[in-house]
Amino acid sequence: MPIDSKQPYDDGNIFAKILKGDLPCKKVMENEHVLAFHDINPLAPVHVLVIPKGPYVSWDDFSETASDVEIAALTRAVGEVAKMVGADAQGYRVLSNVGKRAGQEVPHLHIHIFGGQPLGPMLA
Ligand code: IU
Repeated sequence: MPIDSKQPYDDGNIFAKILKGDLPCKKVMENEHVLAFHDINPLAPVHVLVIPKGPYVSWDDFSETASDVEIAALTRAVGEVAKMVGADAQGYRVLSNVGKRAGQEVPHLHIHIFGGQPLGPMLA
């Protein structure tokens, strides 16, 4: 069920549980500010999610209220992870769904990295 990106942060959401170590994930990388892991239901040969460790619902509140350090860390991690999983060699897509109409399902900001195949038109 898609979520409202303006809702308050719920620290019982599934990615918060992964961050707390209450649920497992297939980790790609982790540092002080960021965790990256393989999507549980991959839509491409490479499908990794990169999330901030801070309590942000979506790109909306993250871009407004995160510190410059957190924003830099997430941005750098996306490029780093794309290289780590080999997606940079042939091109990849970076995407974040924000709110109901975009189909955001998990109310903790996540950046999708897709790769490993031709990715087709932007909104297909
Ligand atoms: P969305 O942008 O909110 O629609 O994407 C949520 C993604 O989180 C989606 O690709 C799911 O397969 C993925 N995911 C996951 O990796 N692990 C989980 O436990 C759950 C969802 I729930």
